[in-house]
Amino acid sequence: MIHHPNKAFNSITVLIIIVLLVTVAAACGSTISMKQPEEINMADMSGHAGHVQGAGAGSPAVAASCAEMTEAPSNAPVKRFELTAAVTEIELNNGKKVEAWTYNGLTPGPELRVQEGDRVVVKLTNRDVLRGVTIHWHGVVLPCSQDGVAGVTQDAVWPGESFTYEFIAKHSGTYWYHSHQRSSQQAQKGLMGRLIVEPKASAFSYDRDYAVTLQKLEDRHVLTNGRAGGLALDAEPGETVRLRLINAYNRVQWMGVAGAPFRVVSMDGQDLNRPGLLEGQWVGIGGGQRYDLLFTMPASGKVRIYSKQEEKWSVTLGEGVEPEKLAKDAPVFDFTAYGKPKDDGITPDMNFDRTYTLKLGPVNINGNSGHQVPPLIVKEGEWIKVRFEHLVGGDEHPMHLHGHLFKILSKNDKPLTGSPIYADSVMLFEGDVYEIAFKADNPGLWMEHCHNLGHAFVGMTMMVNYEGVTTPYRVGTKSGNLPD
Ligand SMILES: [Cu+2]
Repeated sequence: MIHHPNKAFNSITVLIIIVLLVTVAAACGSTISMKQPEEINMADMSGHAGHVQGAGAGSPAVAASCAEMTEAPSNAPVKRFELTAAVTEIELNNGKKVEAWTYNGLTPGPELRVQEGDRVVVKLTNRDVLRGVTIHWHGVVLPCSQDGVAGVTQDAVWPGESFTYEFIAKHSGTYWYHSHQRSSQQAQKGLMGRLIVEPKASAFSYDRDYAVTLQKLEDRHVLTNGRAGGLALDAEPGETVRLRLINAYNRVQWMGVAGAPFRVVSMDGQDLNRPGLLEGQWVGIGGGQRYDLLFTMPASGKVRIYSKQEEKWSVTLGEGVEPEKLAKDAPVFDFTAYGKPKDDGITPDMNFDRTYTLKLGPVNINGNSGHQVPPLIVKEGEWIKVRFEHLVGGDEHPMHLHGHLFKILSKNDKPLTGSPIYADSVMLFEGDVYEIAFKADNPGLWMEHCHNLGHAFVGMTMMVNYEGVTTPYRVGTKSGNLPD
């Protein structure tokens, strides 16, 4: 991590700003979220003072409603699940009792495992979460109506109601799901879980496949797959383990692997090309991001994976001698020069139909907040480049795009030299500039926001809207749809 002399000051300043904003929001009545208007149409952003960025290239597409964009019928194998959201008193393994908001009485909710190509059908029922719930399938490329964003792709599901999601799991990988109604509050209260899409044919071979959620329930209880004090998993010497790490917390976690060399084989669920062996490096996983690690169990029998900042986020595999921990100042993993290149024709200097620059403030985008940020307008078939700049100071921002995978083109204007990196998020620390590219091939209305959900709550969120796409749903205090 780069240390800036003014970093501590900036972090404190940002914290104070957030605390003030949240306090003001709370004082304004707890049913009213920060800066949320009475009613807003996220498709045309009517009711806000901004204007759309970019001139419309050519005539607008034929109007189509997000609500009608569903998965086409197919012969894909169907995997069905039912998830019931409820207010639940849970008892942690350390004896502490917590009022959590759960799916099926659990937090994280049940791990959903499907195969690449499956048709996933999930019936969500809200038993008694008064302010409504949804499920957003974080990182999954799916039709607009299934994205689970309250007020954009559906209405929040109120107590006693149900909503059934249906989508094809096109891309294998490590994903997660969480409520996108009042997401900053609801994910932290427990409304989230893992979604693992197993590959038809894996690029890597392994004997064990584990997925692990790093969570801070109610911002207090440090839990690893719901367990306080860390998680212990079985693995025998000589076995190869794929460990899928999901950071469901808002802040970056620097994860160390003690006891074995390892590879980062996947980021945000997307496999890397020929990743090399690493040892003694901290791997920074931003809020909402997923990293899959692959390692072979040593003869000494034990591997420990743990967070530098919060060692209670810990996974041990196997039994044996406790491995030596990483030095706190060990180098950090750099994905910009890791693995081998593979030509996919997507380069920083290719021809883009539209290029946008998003300057990230401490908790805003281009100086605006939430619905005041003009949406990025795209048209189906176009290639889009987005340049993120995090130059004014503050916490790291894991910027997440719904409905698409993008390619990370460059960091600080230097093109990546290793494996292509496809992702649904890119994390920027103070001083960072990244360029990403995506093809506008999934018509809809898609959020683009910081996955530090505290930042999203105070306005670090915006839309990527396809020309001509409409929605019957509304965000605001009138509908009660407040996605954050
Ligand atoms: Cu942020």
